[in-house]
Amino acid sequence: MSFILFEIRDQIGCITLNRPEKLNSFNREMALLLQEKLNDCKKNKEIRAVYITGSGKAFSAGQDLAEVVDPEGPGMKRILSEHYNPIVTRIRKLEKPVVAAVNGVAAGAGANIALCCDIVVAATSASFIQAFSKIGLIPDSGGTHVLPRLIGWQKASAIMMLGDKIGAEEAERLGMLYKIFPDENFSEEAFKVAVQLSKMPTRALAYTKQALNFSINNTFEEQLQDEDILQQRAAQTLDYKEGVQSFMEKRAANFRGE
Ligand code: LHQ
Repeated sequence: MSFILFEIRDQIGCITLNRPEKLNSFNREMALLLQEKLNDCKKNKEIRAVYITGSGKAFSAGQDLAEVVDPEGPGMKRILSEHYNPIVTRIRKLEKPVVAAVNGVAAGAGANIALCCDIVVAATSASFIQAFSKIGLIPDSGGTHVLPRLIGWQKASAIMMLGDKIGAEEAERLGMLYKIFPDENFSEEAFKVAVQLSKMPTRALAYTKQALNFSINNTFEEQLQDEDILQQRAAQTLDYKEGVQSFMEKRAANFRGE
């Protein structure tokens, strides 16, 4: 069985982290496979949204610590530069919306991969742990960039330093994620979010994502300029034409992602 399961369903690239007996912790093979599947999602025009979840009871427990102590293992430098940094960069740069469906515990790099996705939803029993400090490391996979921007400097600082387990309800209250759904029907409800995205004007969503990426470092004036450029591009899409036309004709829009 592959460490990453992949299928295309309803125009959605569905990625499942699949090492359930090790709580979907990342070894090199799984990290490289995830990059490969993200590349496939980028290239395949049929795919209009991406859905990432975990198999079994966890989303991901982060780095496989057995690999870290393995003398034959890739070593710290390569783990960051060849595993996690390319994964989170691909997610942020992917011109399609990415949903993280956090079905259970998300720890270490597993938590920060989830948090860099465009929409994070979680099961009621899921949790997030910035587990790094517990083993003498600093949060990686973009966590020190993303978390303070999601929930503010103070909360991020405490959560990253103390390494406390943050339950899904608290995570939602803090602004770490969009919505929680009950465990019983979590995967159905989470998948509906991806289905909704897959029927939307894909290019406009891509430009929205780019604008949000730019907003992190831009001044207000720079952001207005970027909005201007991206809005001109959105206005050239067939989906924009369809959106306005369908409104005028009082019918549902049929967006095609073009
Ligand atoms: C695991 C793991 C795991 C291997 C559970 N590895 N087996 C970047 C740069 C380079 C180096 C290091 O890392 C990084 C990025 C990072 O991600 S650092 C953070 C790494 N992750 C952690 O420190 C989390 C470690 N795991 C835990 O604290 C717990 O397992 C959590 C709180 C996630 C879940 O607890 P439980 O629900 O009680 O499950 P468990 O601990 O009983 O785990 C079940 C099995 O999964 C068990 O195996 P076993 O053979 O005994 O049944 C664990 O050993 C294995 N497992 N996490 N990261």
